[in-house]
Amino acid sequence: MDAVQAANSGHPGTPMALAPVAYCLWQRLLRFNPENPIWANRDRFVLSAGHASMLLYSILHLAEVKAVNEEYELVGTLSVSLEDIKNFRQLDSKCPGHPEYRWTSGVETTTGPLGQGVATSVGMAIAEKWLAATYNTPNFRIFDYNVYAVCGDGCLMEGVSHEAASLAGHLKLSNLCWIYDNNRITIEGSTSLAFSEDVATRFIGYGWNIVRVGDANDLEMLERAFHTFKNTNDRPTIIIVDSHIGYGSPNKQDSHSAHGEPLGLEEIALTKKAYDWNYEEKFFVPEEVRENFRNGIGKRGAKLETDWQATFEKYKNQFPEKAAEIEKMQHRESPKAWEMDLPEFPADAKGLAGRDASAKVLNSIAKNHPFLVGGSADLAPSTKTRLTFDKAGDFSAENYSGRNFHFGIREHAMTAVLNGLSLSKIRAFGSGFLIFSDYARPSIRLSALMELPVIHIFTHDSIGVGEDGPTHQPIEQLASLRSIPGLITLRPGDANEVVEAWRFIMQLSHEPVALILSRQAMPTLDRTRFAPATGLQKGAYVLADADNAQPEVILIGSGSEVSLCIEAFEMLSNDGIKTRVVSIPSWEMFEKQTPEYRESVLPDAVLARISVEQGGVFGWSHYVGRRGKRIGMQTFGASAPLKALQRKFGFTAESIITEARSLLGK
Ligand SMILES: Cc1ncc(C[n+]2csc(CCOP(=O)(O)OP(=O)(O)O)c2C)c(N)n1
Repeated sequence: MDAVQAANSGHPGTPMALAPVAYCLWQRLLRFNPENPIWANRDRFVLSAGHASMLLYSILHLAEVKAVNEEYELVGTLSVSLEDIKNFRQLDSKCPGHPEYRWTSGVETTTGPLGQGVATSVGMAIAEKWLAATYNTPNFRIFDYNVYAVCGDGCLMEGVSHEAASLAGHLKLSNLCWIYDNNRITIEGSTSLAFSEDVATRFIGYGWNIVRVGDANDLEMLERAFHTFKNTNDRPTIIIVDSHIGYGSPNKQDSHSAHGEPLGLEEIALTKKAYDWNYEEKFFVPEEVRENFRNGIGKRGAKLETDWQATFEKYKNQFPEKAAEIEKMQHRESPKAWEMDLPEFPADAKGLAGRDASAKVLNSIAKNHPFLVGGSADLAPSTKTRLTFDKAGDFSAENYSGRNFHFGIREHAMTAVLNGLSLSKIRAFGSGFLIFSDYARPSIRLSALMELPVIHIFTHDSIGVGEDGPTHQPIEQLASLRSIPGLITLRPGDANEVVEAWRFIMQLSHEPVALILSRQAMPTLDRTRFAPATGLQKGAYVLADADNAQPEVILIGSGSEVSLCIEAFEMLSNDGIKTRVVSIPSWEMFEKQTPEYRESVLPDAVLARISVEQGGVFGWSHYVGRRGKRIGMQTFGASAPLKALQRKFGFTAESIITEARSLLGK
């Protein structure tokens, strides 16, 4: 109450209502050592109702959770100090408006966009099942943790919670417990305005276990509910907790004004009185409270981890390789062997589709990288992301060690699950059609915000999709992915650039990538004639150039349009026009290069520049300048064979040449 009041913004009502729930779970059940909030076998606590962040900050403070730095080292200080709480929502406070992963230790995932937390918790639960099935042995339970997620009406209304709950039920994730804060209030007022489904029936339909707690203040009933969850071994559990938003506030309890605004000084005084809280001082934590937490989660958590560490030492002796993998994984490192079998593709005019080249590369890596896993939203036969080597297996309720995941037609939940896997330190990829990245965008954005090395694979990358028509032809998707800060968008132009793309991706530990692949074949370029594909590592490189001369015109292409630029290059060069081709698989990576390198690729002096990309033209002016030309899409596409579409929309060597000549006045 005091923090929200001091910030003059925030959400007091739900933290007040759910304090007993958090207290009961943390003090009596949670397998968590405040001294080491990154212990691999800790229970996860996700606050999906991220606006109620003060609930999480309070519990992190009271449990005296310690801070961890970027090198995964414990630094000894509190993760959330009282000063941070006093500075709730202020610059540099560890208590930002909504909980942020990698900013505040103990925050397991960034939440705030409703529904994301619960969907991500499904990924965390899948991760635990996979880790347990992969690394536990008959005598060693190295992984056996649970995942708890607190959600409100908002999370349950959002579509992604439906997708995720359906998947969790199907996969029988018995390690997953959602705690639904049934307070019947959202921002506009009563939930009766817009939400009347029977939540219990809905979750019965998904195959979940339903537990009810009629009073959020009844610690014994809450504890029994948590034990019911722990004793349920064949499905996930939702605990429906009836609560009162703004509990204890004489004038604001049960009203939407307690949801998202400070109570006001007078009301805070009245509420403290109602709680029998007789301390005058604001932000006051009595010493008994600290002692209570030290004797609860503090002692229990420390013992749990100490015992686990002893077990892990024995495991290490008996299974040194597995233990080493677990340790590498915890530091987001890849096993050394991953690049052992990377293929190289011979020049071939007919070429290979990006997705087919990627299938070969991905499989060559994954068979040497035991914790690289992933799947597709029902499109693996099209995206070609299936791991086909011996023993890769399929992840299912009957086989939690499988490495091929079937997310069903649920792009949004898939992507949130990928975030959950990555938060659990598993290297994860997911795949779908580029057009449907729109269905996954909120979770892609969070992977970037959280700096998670998730691999988002998108095939069918342009009007190259052809006959499926404009509903399936991405136009603005490339530009929109490129506009997400921290996300690296990579659109390789031939099979060897695909190899280089994967080489680049596998070295990342904190950046997500959108790997954009073609459905149609791209010629495999002759690298004895053109520059090596390793140029991709710099984001853009000179692929073909005029002999010993400053070019008159520069053709800049990505993906399947690189080979079109090469075709135009051959014709223009034959006509004596000094031409350069720049392949630019990644704008973001190119922008990170030195000004000198960028100038060497795109010299300021050459104004005649043409970009060629089978996508929207938005953003290309940055590279072609005011005098340049952009060959791209200005409208939606159309349903027709690819060749007809390329003629209609100007993706031919001839139209590139016409534009080049017009720019040069030749
Ligand atoms: C995707 C998304 N849409 C809208 C919002 C804005 N928002 C924040 S809280 C909230 C109401 C949530 O109600 P409920 O989950 O019942 O939380 P409570 O009122 O119990 O705190 C809304 C609409 C948001 N954070 N995320």
